[in-house]
Amino acid sequence: MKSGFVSLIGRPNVGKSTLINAIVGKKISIISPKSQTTRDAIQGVYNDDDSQIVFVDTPGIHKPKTVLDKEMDKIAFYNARTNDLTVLMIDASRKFSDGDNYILRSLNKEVPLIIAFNKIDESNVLLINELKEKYKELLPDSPIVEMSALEGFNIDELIKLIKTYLVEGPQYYDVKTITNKDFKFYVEETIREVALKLLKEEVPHSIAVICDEHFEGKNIFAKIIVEKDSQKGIIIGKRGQMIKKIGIRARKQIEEYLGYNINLELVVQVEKDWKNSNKFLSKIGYK
Ligand SMILES: Nc1nc2c(ncn2[C@@H]2O[C@H](COP(=O)(O)OP(=O)(O)OP(=O)(O)O)[C@@H](O)[C@H]2O)c(=O)[nH]1
Ligand SMILES: [Mg+2]
Repeated sequence: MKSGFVSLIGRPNVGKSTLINAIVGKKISIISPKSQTTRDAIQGVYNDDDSQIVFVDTPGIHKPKTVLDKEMDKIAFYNARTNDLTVLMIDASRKFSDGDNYILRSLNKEVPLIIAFNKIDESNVLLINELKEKYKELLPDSPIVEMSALEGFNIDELIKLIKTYLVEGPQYYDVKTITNKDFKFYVEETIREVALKLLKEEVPHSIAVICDEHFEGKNIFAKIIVEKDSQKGIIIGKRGQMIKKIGIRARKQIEEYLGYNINLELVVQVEKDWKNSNKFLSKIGYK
């Protein structure tokens, strides 16, 4: 069979996680309209009659401001360097800018690269042609696929093209496995996704979620970590309304996933400036 690891690389918010979920057919990576949603490399496994493709969703590459940002970029660049193929995802509803240049300058030229123009449902012919000219000039050897991860348009074309690059290889995962991430990760990310949806700018970016690994049966306990005292109040909300809302929404999603009811207990804890704390970051799996 043909097999390989394919990195999904790009700026924040271009639709990498939307694409990996669409390919796998299940929500394995959280999505939000806010940038820097994904903070880790998340594998999603695609199988068909004669191939297995392990897609790797990565954090959106951006100019780092914190130690966490640096770690996130590192994860993306490491994958782009070491996997068999890179799918560089572009938001085709936006003009080319400095952020795109930053990624192109940093990408390894040894690894073959396919360009995916995503969000074409939101774009127009003029803009798409302008971007095409730009990328043909900068990456003349890379084919371009126009697609919409949200509408499921041309995902099959992308996979067909990826398969032309793959060579004979082992089956890395059994066919029932769809991701390398476990239930603990799923719970933490689901809570963070709900927070990203319910809270305004800045605050959700300051959140980390740590789920107690030793939860038993139906009782799940998780800590929402924030950077500042003032954020703790915002997450708890007036008379505890906000944390209650986050808890209910997250619990419902987790119950849907599991197929049975659970208890979800949330607490909020301040870990001052955790995004720059090497000690804390290593505790939650970075560095
Ligand atoms: N119109 C349109 N919106 C899309 C498409 N794909 C993704 N989106 C939207 O774009 C936003 C960002 O999607 P994500 O999948 O979270 O983007 P990402 O690249 O994983 O972002 P980071 O994790 O921050 O790097 C969400 O609101 C998606 O619904 C698409 O093909 N068309
Ligand atoms: Mg993402």
